Amino acid sequence: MEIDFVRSRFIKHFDGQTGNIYAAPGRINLIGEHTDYNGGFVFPGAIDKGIMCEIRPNGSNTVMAYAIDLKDRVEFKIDDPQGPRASWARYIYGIIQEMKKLGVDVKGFNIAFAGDVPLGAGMSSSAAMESCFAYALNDLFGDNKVSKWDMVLAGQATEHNYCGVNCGIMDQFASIFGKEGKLMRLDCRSREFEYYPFEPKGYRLVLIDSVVKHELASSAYNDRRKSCENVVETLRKKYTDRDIETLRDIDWDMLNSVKADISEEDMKRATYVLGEKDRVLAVCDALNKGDYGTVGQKMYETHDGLSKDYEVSCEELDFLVDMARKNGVTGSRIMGGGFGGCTINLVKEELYDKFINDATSAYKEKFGKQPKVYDIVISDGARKIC
Ligand code: GAF
Repeated sequence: MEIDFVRSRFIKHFDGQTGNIYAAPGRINLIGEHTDYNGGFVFPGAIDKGIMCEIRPNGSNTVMAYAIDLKDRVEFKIDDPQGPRASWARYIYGIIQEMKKLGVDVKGFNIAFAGDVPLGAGMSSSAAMESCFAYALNDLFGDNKVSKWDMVLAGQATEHNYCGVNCGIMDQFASIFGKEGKLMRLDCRSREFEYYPFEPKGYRLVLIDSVVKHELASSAYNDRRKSCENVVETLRKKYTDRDIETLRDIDWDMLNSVKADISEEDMKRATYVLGEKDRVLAVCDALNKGDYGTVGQKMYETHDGLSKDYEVSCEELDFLVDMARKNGVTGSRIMGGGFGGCTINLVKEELYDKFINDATSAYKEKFGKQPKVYDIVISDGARKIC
């Protein structure tokens, strides 16, 4: 994204002065979907698409915010108990409140921001916004005293408390901790993580965006999380001597032992989560050996689980994964929360052009929409630009 673009709009929409510029990225996730809020493992990386903001304290207690891409302007008092209604401004308001809880003395400011993470494509434009704003407020008003992990949690709390999405920590983690050329294997319970160099020789990682966006994605996401919690609740009652915090703490025997006590739907959700827990570990092992065949096979298995048991896929995404299978692509699956968005594909260099041509033209013919293709560049996390 162009710094000059954001700067020119900031100057035009405010008082002609410049401020500081910050950026934070969206993310991909190789494997480990819907495992973060179940205390499991995820395998994300930051990408070269994100959010950039220019911001300058204005000496008042009012925030004047301009969303460049939407050409929308909002003004609100920092201590307004309700905050703004515009969904994009909720992220700014939420981050202010959460950073204040962490001791940052946020004062009024002018802010303009723009982004190149496609919205609703499963690359987490919302976490990019939260991380960008948290990073900026920490720098401008907090002497950078808030730790990276606390900024991750402030982003997550913003989703929970101001945007109605009970998400896990994967997206904000990737956006804050991302490193060029590295994926990260994160244990969402202990928060321990390691950087994994990801340069699969002879392969490319590519996203195909179905351009499908589902209106009710947030409530359906929250329903999935609730199902997992229902199962944990039932298991806790049965295994009173065990410490069961999330689905991470149970095994297949335990799950099967409560099959009669939980709904069929909740059983399917938990079946997916337990399978995914095993798959992430298998992928780590395979990556260590350079065995991309196994990595790809696990990606397909994840897709099947997300489609049939977790039920977060849709006809369009299943079609794109089928096209990958037909073209001999090594691995393919829906990426992110689901209900629309992208597939992530691990494809051999020599198959790349034919796969992209076949998949996009067949998709257009069947659904009458042009899918978008994004080659992935694994990049750095949130940062100050100038
Ligand atoms: C969304 C959420 F924000 C993440 O926390 C994660 O649960 C993901 O869906 C699914 O893996 O991106």
